[in-house]
Order: sequence, then C-alpha cells, then structure tokens
Amino acid sequence: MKKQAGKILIISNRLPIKIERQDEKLVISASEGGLATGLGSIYNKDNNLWIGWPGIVPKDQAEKDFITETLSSLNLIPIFLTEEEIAGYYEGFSNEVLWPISHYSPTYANYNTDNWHCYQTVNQKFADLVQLHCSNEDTVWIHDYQLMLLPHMIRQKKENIAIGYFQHIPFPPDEVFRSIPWRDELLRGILGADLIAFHTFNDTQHFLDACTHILGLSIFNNNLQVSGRTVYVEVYPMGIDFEKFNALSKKKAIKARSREIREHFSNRKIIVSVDRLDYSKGILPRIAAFEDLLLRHPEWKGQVVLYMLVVPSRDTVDQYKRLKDEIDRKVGNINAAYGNNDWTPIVYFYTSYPVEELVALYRAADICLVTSVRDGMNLVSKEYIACKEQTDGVLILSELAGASKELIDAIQINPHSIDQIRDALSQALTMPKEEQHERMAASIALVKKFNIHHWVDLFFTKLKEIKMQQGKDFAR
Ligand code: GDG
Repeated sequence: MKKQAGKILIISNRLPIKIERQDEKLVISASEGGLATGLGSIYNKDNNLWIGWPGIVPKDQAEKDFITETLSSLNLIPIFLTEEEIAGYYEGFSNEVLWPISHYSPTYANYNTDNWHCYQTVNQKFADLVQLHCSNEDTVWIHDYQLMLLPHMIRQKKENIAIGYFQHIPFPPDEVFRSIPWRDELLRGILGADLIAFHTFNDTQHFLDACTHILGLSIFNNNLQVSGRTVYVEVYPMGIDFEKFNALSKKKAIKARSREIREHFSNRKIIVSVDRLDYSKGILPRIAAFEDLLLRHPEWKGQVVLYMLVVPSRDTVDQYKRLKDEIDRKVGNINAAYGNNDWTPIVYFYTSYPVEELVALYRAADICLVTSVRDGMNLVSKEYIACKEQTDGVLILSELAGASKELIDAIQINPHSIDQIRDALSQALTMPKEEQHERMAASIALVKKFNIHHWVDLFFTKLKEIKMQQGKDFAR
C-alpha cells in the first residue's frame, strides 16, 4: 500500500511577515526577503506550513487571536514569545553567544547561564508547537542558529520524521566552537536532523570537525553516524531571487530613479555599501580604506562618493551601540576634514529603503564594496550583480564572505588590510569598460543559474532522497 506523502513544515525564528501597529490597529504585510520568495512556492501550497515568531508581542488575547487567524489563511503559524523570552533566547543567547562565536569573535561572547536556559525553553516551545502540527510522515526544514536544539527535540517525539537544518551563518573552527560551555548540547541538537547544510565547504568541515573532536563521532563519506542513523552534511550555497532584482533594475521608473541618483551626485563615481549594523560586516575598515584612498590618491578628491546604507539592527546591544557611535564619529570626521560646499565624501544613512530604491542604488553604483570580516554568504554582493546587466560596475568582495567561493570574478580583498581595500578601490575606479563587462558577465551567469529556486531544489531533492532511503514517500 502506498504511504501517505505527508506535508512540509518550514521553521525559522521569524515568520516571513511584518506586523506594524498603526493607530492602535495591527497591519500585517508580507516580507520581501529572499528566503520568503524561495520558499513561497512551498509553504503556500496544500496544507504545508511555516512556523515562527511574528515579530511582535501582542497586547492581549484579542491581538493574539487576530494574528493567529489572519496568518492561518496564509499557511503561517505564529509562536508568541514574551519580552523576557526575546531578551534571553534571541538577544541574549543567539546574538550574544552564537552570533559572535560563529563569526570567529569569541571575545564578544557573553556566556550567561540564564540566557542559555531561556534558549532551551524557547526551542522546547517551538518543538511543542511543531509537535501539535506534524506527523511522522511530514518533512521539516529548520532555519538557522536560533533553533540549533530543535532538530533533536522534534526527533525525540517523532522518531521517523525527515528533518533538514540549514545554517545561514558560518560554522567556526571546532576549537572556537568549543569555547561555548554548552557546545555538546548544541551539536547534539543539530544532529537530530537527517540533513545539515551550510553555505561553504569550510563550514561543513568545521562542523564535522566539531562532531568528531568534541563529541567523538565517526565520519563515513562526509556523513555522520548518530545512534544508528546516518546524518548527511552538505554544502548548499544560497542564491538570490535573480529574476526579481534583474527585472526591477530594467524597469523604466527604476532606471529614471537611478539616473536621478547619479545626477544628484553630479555624475561622480559612486561606491555603494549596504549592510545591517554589525561588527561582522567590516564597516570601520571600509571607512578607513576610503579615507586612505583620498589621502594617497588625492586625484579622487571631489570625484568619488562612498554611499553607505546601514540598516538598523540590534542597536540596543552595547557592542552595536558602540559600533554605531564609532561609525558616526568617523564619517563626521572624514566629511569635516575633506568635504566642501560641493562635495560630501561619505553619504551615510542609518535606515532601510524599499527594495525599488535599493535596486536603483545598485544600478547607479559604479562599485559595490563588501568588506565583511566574516559572513555566511552575503546576498548584497549577488543582488548588486543581478542589477548590473545594463550598466557598468565592479564588485569588490571580502574573501571572508561565503560568496567569495563562488564570485571569483570579483576583485577579492582581505578586509583586515586597509592597503588591499584601498588598492582594490583604485583598481576598480580605473578598470577599463571591457574588463568590467567580462567580469560582470561571468558573475551574472553564475548568480542567474544558482538562484534561490535552485538552492531550495537542491535541499529538497536531497531530503527527498534521504526520505526514500528511509522507505518513506515525499511530496512537494
Ligand atoms: C544572514 C547572514 C547570509 C539590506 N538593506 C536593505 C535591504 N537589505 C537586504 C539585502 C539582503 C539582506 O537584507 C541582507 O543579506 P546579507 O546576506 O547581506 O546579510 P544578513 O542579513 O547578515 O544575512 C548572511 C544570509 O543570512 C542568507 O543566508 O548571506 O551571511 O549573515 O537581501 O537586500 N532590503 C531592503 N531595504 C534595505 O534598506 N528592501
């Protein structure tokens, strides 16, 4: 008899929606993020589901009911967290332990036992909710480091369910991961999955090293044996919604807006950078290198602007506040020292733009500068490329971002070397058009082919294969 194929559950910290309070009313809108697009065709279908935090703490039961009801028609299930849970699980443990450790910055980690307990409690809360909505025939895809314990917690209740886990941030070398007092529990948590994937080969190797050196597990053909189960560890670099960015960049209104931006800067060369406020993004070395360019190549004074869009993020956390203050100070100093009535060297905004404005900016920019000191992938670099089919442009990319493994036609730099960033800027500013076209054409082909849909397919194809091996059926 043919087995029931089961449904698919996507689980992530945040649901792919935004909820805003407007005049005491809640307004719910869809998120435009790449992950939401890539998984859209999946969670919207049949009785599939996406479970996650809706991003708001409801005032009362009536608001909870309104959110739950509205989301249920979109196949979304909200998990409600209290202010204390958000502080302990998300801001405390996820962002003050797992984030710095995964970005090779153990000195920023704050090992607070209460936050660890809160992380366990919230992961269990997710597991309990998943348990209510799934059966052994289902397939679960868990996203990211906020939910490392979840695969094992689900496995304990549903022994035969197929579970995938994708980590969007890097996995650090095992000796860095070892710094976490609760590393064994975290590793065992992830190992509840059948398929574990990362953006790069190095991340998978670091994870396998941690499993062998910290837990003493054995590896066969890059897979692990865990309590009689085979756990597959794979490299699946995430792509972007190429069609969306590419099509937007060719829209009449966006082309006009892009021209307007260039005219606003009197057709000077524009170097763009876009990132969330984060120490992993290397914003300070980027500013230092730009100043060095002006110092050592004074011919560029008055000829170039660095357009920095920094998206507000975690700015209630001390490290992030300090970083923001330092950026504000450095930008102010440089503009005061070099600028004049006609020219502001660094144009800096601490805000978020609609995607149309972002695309107009990508289209207008001569250079995109990515200086992450550590980045799982870096989607901005791929989005910039997707918007450059009709215009010239050069990508300068940190070799410490996952994207550097794929985007080999970019100018690659070590973000800790101010000299290398400065020289790369100088090379990009003078790069002949033919070379720009050649490099960009190769990058466009790659970003177009290995897009978000390709990534989702890779993951599900492997999960399907695993499920078949386990003698189960699979439906999408
Ligand atoms: C994590 C990992 C990994 C930014 N500003 C605006 C805006 N954005 C969008 C970009 C891009 C996204 O935010 C940022 O993605 P990144 O990949 O660059 O960085 P993280 O947020 O740190 O993401 C990272 C990623 O997960 C995926 O696995 O690549 O390494 O850290 O899509 O477009 N979007 C709009 N306005 C803005 O002002 N609309």
